[in-house]
Amino acid sequence: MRCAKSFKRTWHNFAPSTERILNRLAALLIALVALVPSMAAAQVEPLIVQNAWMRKVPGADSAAVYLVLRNASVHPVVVVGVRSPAASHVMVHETSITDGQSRMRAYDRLVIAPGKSVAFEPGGLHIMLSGFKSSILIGQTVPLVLVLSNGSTVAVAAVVRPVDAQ
Ligand SMILES: [Cu+2]
Repeated sequence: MRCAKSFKRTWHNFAPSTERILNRLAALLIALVALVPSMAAAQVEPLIVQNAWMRKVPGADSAAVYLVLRNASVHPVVVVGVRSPAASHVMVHETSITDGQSRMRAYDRLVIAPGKSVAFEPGGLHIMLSGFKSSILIGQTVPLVLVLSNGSTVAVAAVVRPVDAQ
């Protein structure tokens, strides 16, 4: 009897503050839910892909993709790989002219400084695709995935343009 009485009193004493705690938890939850979309956006899109296109050379089993990568974050973004379901080999290359000869250098890592853009354009950086798994048509889009050093990926859709496109 004494136990039941003391329990009742204890519960009665706690009841108002339990309600206050629940109110605070609810407010905290609402604040967290409001934060989640901005946190998700900051993590998913540190790198913005602009103007991605692929130059189709008739009869060739390789092609170059050009685009602009903009690092919208406050940290360096490092591209450590590129893959595509459309081609068996995908690499980041840079064309340079040495002693009148055009050479291509492969990049294992491409660092994009915070707030900076890197342009992949004819005569310079490009993503080289080779070993196409099916024929590529002008006007279609070729999907690629950039792999970043933090393990996240960025999707790219490159529009196929004719060989004389600039
Ligand atoms: Cu190349």
